[in-house]
Amino acid sequence: MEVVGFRDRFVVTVTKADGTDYRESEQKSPFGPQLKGIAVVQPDGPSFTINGHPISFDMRVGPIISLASIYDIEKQKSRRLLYKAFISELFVPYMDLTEEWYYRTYFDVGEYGVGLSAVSLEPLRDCPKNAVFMDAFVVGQDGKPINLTNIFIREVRYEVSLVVRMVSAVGNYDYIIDWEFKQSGSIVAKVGLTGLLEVRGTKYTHKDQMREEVYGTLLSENTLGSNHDHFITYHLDLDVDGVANSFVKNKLQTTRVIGSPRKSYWKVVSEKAKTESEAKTNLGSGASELLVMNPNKRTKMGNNVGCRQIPGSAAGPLLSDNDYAQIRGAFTKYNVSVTPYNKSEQWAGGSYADQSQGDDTLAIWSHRNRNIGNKDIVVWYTLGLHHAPCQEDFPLMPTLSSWFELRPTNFFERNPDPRDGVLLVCSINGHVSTCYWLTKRAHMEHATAGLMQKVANIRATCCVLIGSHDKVA
Ligand SMILES: [Cu+2]
Repeated sequence: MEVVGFRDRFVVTVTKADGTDYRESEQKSPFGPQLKGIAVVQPDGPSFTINGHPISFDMRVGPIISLASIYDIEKQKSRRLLYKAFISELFVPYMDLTEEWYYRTYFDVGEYGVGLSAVSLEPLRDCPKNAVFMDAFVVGQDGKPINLTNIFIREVRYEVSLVVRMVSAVGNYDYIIDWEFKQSGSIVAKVGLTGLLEVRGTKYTHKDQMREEVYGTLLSENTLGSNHDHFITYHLDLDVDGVANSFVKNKLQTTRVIGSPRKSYWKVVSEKAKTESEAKTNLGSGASELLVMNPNKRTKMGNNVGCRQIPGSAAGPLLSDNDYAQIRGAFTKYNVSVTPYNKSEQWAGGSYADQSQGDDTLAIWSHRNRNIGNKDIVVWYTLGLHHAPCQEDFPLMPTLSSWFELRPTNFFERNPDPRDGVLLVCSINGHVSTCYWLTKRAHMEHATAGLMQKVANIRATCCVLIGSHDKVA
């Protein structure tokens, strides 16, 4: 490599050291007294056991959740909810147009590797004492394996859910990636943002001095925090009670009535998306409920078996379509896209994100407008956060979280009782995990026998049981 040029555009005052120290030992909270310690105690030990390596890890995306199924006690069989899910891309465009910053439009998954940036979790700090820590391996630049210790945890909370957590430090940002399995059968995907803001030097020491666009907030003397976005695009290969599924938008429609004491009511109008273009959705734009349903399976009441997607905060890109950053990140234009399963379509930002010109992204594939009705479909869900920094974000950023939930809907015949529930996770060949939910209403031994038969049938190498009942594995 050779330095072919050097340009020193201007000199910026060196940031004052006062109040800018990132080290924990230098942090002083402005609020209240120090908190006392807290401990999670399980005197009889954890309610789960682990054999082998039930969660899969990937250098590019980090944790991969596979074959999440619910064991239906009444039907005596496991019913699939999710075939495979992971964060496909994480697009972080900055809104700073200065010469040194305009190109900062990061693809944290494709360019950096969220798995590659995983950091070791500290017991009693990043998770409770009863969590189980697992290692991961990545390939070093010399081709040799590197062992990353304490990358995954499994954690039991008071409401008894199972959390698969990984923390990835991508450059200046830390992303806390959680997959939470609830006893109700719901899966909650959550991402927490913390770490350090990307800041730049400035001559300004007070807001009143600024007469030009500075693309952000003055956080400290001579320190600007630039406005930017975080778009986290999930690849959700849902198989709701079978491979063939359809995507449905439920709209709540106000209906006027005459000849009734009431003047209006609302009703649910369901629209089944037949093609990719019909499925594209921006949250908050009419469709109040998004559903992946199995058109071939119905409950005894005749409702189609489904899985609802309950959104958390929703945001979309504000850049113009012809902005080069947005051409590369065009897959963030819709909060939800649906494609027919295609083995080669895994990476929303393109296979080679760092060289991408935007011609191999989800936005391009979905232009083909393929048929998605009653097919093996993949839902692409983009969580968006606009981030205009504030002084509390500096020097260390308090965690900012967003999430969405995949909730079984008309999946069961009645409300499953979470108090008596148990959750079973098992893996096949150390790569994929299956999550089962059981209730106490039927005989546990019977359920366990049926379940273990099922586990044996799929040649599971590992089982984990969590909850209020006896261990299975
Ligand atoms: Cu941010």
